[in-house]
Amino acid sequence: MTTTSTVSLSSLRSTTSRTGPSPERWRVADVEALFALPFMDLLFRAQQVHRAHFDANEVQLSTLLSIKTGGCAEDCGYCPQSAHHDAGVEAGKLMPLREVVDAAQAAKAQGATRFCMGAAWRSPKARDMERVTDMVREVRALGLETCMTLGMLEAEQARALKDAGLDYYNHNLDSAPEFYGNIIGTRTYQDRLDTLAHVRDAGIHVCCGGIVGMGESRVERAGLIAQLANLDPYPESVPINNLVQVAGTPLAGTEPIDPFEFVRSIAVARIAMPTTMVRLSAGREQMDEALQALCFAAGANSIFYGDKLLTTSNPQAERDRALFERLGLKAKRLQ
Ligand code: SAM
Ligand code: DTB
Ligand code: SF4
Repeated sequence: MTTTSTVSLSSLRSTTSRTGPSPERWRVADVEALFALPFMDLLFRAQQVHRAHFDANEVQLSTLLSIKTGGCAEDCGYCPQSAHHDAGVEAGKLMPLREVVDAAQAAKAQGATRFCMGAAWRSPKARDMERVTDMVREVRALGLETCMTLGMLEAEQARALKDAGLDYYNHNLDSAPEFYGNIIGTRTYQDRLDTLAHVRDAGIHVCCGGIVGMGESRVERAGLIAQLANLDPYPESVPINNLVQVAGTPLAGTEPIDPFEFVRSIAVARIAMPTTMVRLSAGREQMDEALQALCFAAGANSIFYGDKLLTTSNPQAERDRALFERLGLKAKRLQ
C-alpha cells in the first residue's frame, strides 16, 4: 500500500462494501483526512475503489425534465425556482402527460437510460399524485428507468410512486447539517431525512447528494459526504452538484470552489460510497473538458445528459458525445 507524507492510506478505514446490520459509521474526521490527501494519492485511491466495482470507462446518462417550473414556496438560497427570489423564472403549471412522454422518447433516442422528472414543489399535493404516477407508468413503458424529484414525500405518497413503478427518487441533503441553516429556512434537515426514510421504506432506490461551492468550508463538505455515507444503506446514486450561480438568487456572487477541490469532492464521495453511482451533476456547462475528465478519473460515473438541467443549461448532447469519443468513454446501455 502506498503511503503519503501526510497520512498513511492504510490508517484510513476500510472502504469495502459494508455488510451486516450495524455498519461502521464514517466520522467527519475520516472524510476530512481523505480530502487532505495529496491530490494524486486521492485520485489513485478513488480509481482503485472505482475499478473494484465498475467498468471505469462506462458512464450512465440521465436526462432531466422540469415537469413543473418555478413559483416554489421554499426559500433554497441557490435555487432560481424559489418564489422568494427574483431570478426571472416564470412559474408554470404541471406539464401535460403527452409532453412528458414526448420528452422521454427524445431522451431515449439520444441515448439516455434514465429519465428524471423534477417539480418545483415543497411536496406534491394529493391532486398531483394521480398525474405524476401516470407519468411514471408511461415513461417506464418506454423502457427507461424512471426518477422523480418532487420535494418532501409522505410514506403513502412514496408507496404510490413505487406502485406506479418509480425506480429512483431524488431528494438531496444539499449540505452538512451545520451549514444547512445558511441556505434553507423553510424545511429542516430532519424533514429531508424523513422523506429519504419513506422513499427507502417504499422500496424505491435513493438518489441523494448535495451542492458544493455554496461558500461552505472543507469540513462542511466532509460533513455532507459523511452524512450521505452513513445513511443505511447509503444512496444508490449520489449527485454532486457544483453551484450554478443564477443572478437574483442569494448565492449569486459566491466565491466559486477551486476546481481541484471539486474533483476531490467527487473522489471522496467515490471512496466513501464504493458501489454508488456518483453523478457529476449541475455545473458541467461551466467546466472545461479537462476538468470533466478529471472528475471521471476521480470516480464519477454518471452525468445529466441533454442541453438543459431544470432551468439552467447543460452541455449539448453532441458535445458530450464528442467528449466521450475523445476519452474512450462509453455510455451505459439499457439492460
Ligand atoms: N423541489 C424539489 C426539492 O428541492 O426537493 C426538487 C427539485 S430541486 C431543483 C432538486 C435539487 O437541485 C436541489 O436539491 C439542489 O440540490 C439542486 N439545485 C437546485 N438549484 C441548483 C443550482 N443553482 N445549482 C446546483 N444545484 C441546484
Ligand atoms: C440534482 O441533484 N441536480 C439536478 C437534479 N438533482 C434534479 C438539478 C440541478 C438543477 C440546477 C439548476 C437548474 O437548472 O434549475
Ligand atoms: Fe423549491 Fe426545490 Fe428549488 Fe428548493 S430546490 S426552491 S424546494 S424547487
